[in-house]
Amino acid sequence: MSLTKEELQELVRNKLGNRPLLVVSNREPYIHVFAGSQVRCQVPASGLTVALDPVMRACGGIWIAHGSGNADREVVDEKNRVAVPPQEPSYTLRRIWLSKEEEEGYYLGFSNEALWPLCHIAYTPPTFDEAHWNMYQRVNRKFAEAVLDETEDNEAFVFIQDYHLALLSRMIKEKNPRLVTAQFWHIPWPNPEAFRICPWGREILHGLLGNDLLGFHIRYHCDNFLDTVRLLLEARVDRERSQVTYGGKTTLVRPYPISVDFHRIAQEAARPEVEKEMEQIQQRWDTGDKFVGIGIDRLDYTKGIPHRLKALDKFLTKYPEYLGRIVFFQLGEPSRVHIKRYKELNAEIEDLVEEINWKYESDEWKPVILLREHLPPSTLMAFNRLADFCIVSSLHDGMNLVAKEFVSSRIDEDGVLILSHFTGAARELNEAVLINPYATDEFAEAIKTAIEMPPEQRQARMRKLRQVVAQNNIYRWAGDIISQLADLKS
Ligand code: GDG
Repeated sequence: MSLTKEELQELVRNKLGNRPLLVVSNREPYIHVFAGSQVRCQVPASGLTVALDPVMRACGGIWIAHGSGNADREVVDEKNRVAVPPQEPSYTLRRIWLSKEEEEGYYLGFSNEALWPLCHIAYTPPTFDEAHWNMYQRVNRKFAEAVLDETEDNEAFVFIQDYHLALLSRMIKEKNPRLVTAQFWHIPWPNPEAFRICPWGREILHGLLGNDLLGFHIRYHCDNFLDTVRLLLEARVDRERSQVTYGGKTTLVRPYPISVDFHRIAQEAARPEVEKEMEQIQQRWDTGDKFVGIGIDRLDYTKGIPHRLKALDKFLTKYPEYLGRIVFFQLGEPSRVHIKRYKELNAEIEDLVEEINWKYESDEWKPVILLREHLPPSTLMAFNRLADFCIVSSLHDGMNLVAKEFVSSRIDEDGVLILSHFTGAARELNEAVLINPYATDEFAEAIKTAIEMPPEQRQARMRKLRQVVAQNNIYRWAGDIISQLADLKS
């Protein structure tokens, strides 16, 4: 059953009463940065914050996160708090400051060089470094202190986000047992054989089982988690009830497929500014009479960007009748650029784009346009609306919100989504053209299928996709988790 923003607000009021809700994540939903002498507020490219901001706008409360913008300190009060969003403040952001050393060890090091590749099967091996692990524990403690400072010894619901904070729930509950905690793991959970290589795997499981509720996007990740606990800990794992009892405490493990604010995206996509941007894009890149394909990603090696470029290359070789008739835009924000693997990825993407363009371009046409920068949401929307097809080719992805944003933007009920089987989203969006990003020939055929799909079929499929996303929207995701959390305490 779908849920509106107003219904979620009501549900939160009924279920939580006057017990406060705290969200804790590494990434903040709003970043303040200097633009000359002015302070500008930016929305980061992160699925997690994009998904949770509408929830907090609806519920109010406190969001604790790392203050990462160079002007973040300029706008906070003496408790490091600022009201957000800036145009219509509806909740409080409390910022935590990290030293460079802490950021390196906890964020770049343990979170993104160990846990991220450990949990994604994308054939990038994790690096485990004891100094990073020590820093990870220290920063988790720092977040714990901020939560305890906000909640004192009162009852509260704490909703913890993601793999940066695996130790948090146990740390805060040891000090304040009246806290009820849920944690959502936004990335896949691998099978036990893959997970057991982590030297501190048991400590991570011990930390996560401090939660009352643990959520993953899909049932498959829940099952992998239960199997991992069974392999590594002395715990009672109940597959039927999907719960673990460990050290006398029970943790429920449940799937909650995350989503987007379907109606807000659909409304914004219809704004005249977006339509104006669509025209500007068409003029600037001369796409009027051409097929337009798009890929929008945080530039990450799990997103299969080189794989899609290779498929596009294959498509152009196999079907030369499309030379001069198709433009593919690869858009996206560089991410984690201080990590070597990400530098390599950026170089690889650049080389591939250069190679493809060199091979096929003419004086007045280039097949691939790479825009590697942070683009405003209205521009992304304009591209979403213009595209004949959108490619999401992740090698492994918890959910993938880009796919759901594309579908939500298509108020014209047109456009084809080409989607990797290895995303959580593929479980729901089965009217997409599903692909294996490693199978280059099949992938190239899928591009042809998308381009040549008859309009009635495109419309029928997009209609069904839109029904799915409208139904399973972000408010339903939040409502399901908060209801479950509150029921544990009632
Ligand atoms: C993790 C999981 C899960 C991209 N470039 C720009 C920009 N974006 C936005 C997209 C989208 C978001 O970034 C990326 O979301 P994803 O879901 O694709 O991926 P992750 O960041 O890896 O998120 C993922 C998600 O958590 C939620 O649970 O779905 O599986 O890996 O919203 O539109 N946004 C702006 N400028 C850009 O240039 N403004």
